[in-house]
Amino acid sequence: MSAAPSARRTAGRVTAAACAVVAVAGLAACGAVPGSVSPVTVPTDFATPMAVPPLAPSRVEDGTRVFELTAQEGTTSFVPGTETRTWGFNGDLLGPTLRAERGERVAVEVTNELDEPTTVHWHGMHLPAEMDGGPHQMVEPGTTWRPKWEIDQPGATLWYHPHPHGQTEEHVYRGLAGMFILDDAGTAAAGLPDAYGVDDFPVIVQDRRLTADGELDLDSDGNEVGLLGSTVTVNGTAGAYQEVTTELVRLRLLNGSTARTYAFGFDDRDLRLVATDGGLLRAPVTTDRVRLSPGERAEIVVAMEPGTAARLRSFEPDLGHVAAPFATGANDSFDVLELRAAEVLTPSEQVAENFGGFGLDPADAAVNRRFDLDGRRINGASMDPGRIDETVEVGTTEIWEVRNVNLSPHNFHVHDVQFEVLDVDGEPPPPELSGRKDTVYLEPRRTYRLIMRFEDYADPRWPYMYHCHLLLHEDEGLMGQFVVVEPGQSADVPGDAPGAGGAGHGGH
Ligand SMILES: [Cu+2]
Repeated sequence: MSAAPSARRTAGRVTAAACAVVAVAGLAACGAVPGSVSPVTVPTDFATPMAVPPLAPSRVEDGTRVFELTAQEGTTSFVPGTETRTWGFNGDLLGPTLRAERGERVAVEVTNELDEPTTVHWHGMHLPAEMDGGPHQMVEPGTTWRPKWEIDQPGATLWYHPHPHGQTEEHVYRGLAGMFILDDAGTAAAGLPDAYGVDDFPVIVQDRRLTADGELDLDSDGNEVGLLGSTVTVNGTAGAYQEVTTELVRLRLLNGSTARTYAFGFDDRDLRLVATDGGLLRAPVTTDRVRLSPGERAEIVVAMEPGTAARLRSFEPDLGHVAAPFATGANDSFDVLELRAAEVLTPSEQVAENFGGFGLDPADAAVNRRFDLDGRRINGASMDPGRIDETVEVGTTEIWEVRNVNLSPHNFHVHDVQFEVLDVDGEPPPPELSGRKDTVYLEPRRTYRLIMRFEDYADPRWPYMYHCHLLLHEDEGLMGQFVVVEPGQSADVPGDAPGAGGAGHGGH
């Protein structure tokens, strides 16, 4: 595995930091520096079975499906012979997969057994802001928080992770994350492999770096994008393989990394992209690469041949016109997961040719907003939990024009809703951006027009977030807040701020 950083590599990191400053200033002076300050090392043979997070047990109480998640400390062996202190939900690392159907009422009892406050945010979920698990719903040590809501959106691969202001990067990096799968009639009719852990697998990809004594390295060395780790794991396993017994296998890819962007694919075969963040595409798309920035998901279907192996790989990701590719992971490529097909494979159902239509009409958009991401500020302001940046009226369709004005990577995540990408610099989006999304990578200096509809859950006191999902950036302020209100209503003091909830703060 990785050795201690060489002097040359350390020097490279200093250069990276210097170039990152240049990148923020918008100068392209470092593009000629070759190589990478963030190479990934993988085992030569992928000999460890992939861990598959268990499906979370639940109980039904008064018509509500209730899950339990406990944030706790533990240890994980990322490298044979080394125990690393990590955090997990109901275990040492990551958490169980929650699963529910559209129309179900759900509740989650979130207990914090850590020594510090955290939160649990339901990434991609449409739900009331008070249940969202953002920075305003802190769970103090030794307490339990019990959000509840109704599943009211298409089947999709969502996830959950902490969102405490200023600490999200650390809490996710230590291991707090898990998948939340939603099912509906559309996903059931799509002809996709759907036996969890048999032909339908969660693939949570994360990178980490270990110190000489085997603990998690939390130092991003001043790199502009944040920490890029040298050990890449799937569901917590480095160099993992998975036995496959069916002709088709469905991988639910989640980039659960704090900063690294991947470009997944295979050397020897194409894949079928069937779903992105918010659910199924209109139809499967055959492609050779799927780029995922932090927080994004993609469901892919891979065809296997009996008795052969295939390696899921991350190729050098196209990050657009970044000033310092060598310092942003753009020059890194490595194997991620080996699929090993049995000598005899069970036939798979045929994947549907069409999954059904959807789409918001720009002619219905009543409001345009613009968001310029620059350094650690959106539209000139860095995150202030006591300030509401945008007020949205319920029942409106809006277009948000989002632009990364830097020459370094950012992406953009919106809570509450799934959006569609209307265009990128006026051009129709590529197939992988043609579905419902909640997070989109922002290539430098390009304008992404996103359309979204705010259907319900008006509440002037509890805000939703929008932010960069490179978690260091988010922690350092690249985030804003919006409330959804009834027409004519104005934003109130955030629900947990001094002065909230008293006389005059009506609506509850
Ligand atoms: Cu960013």
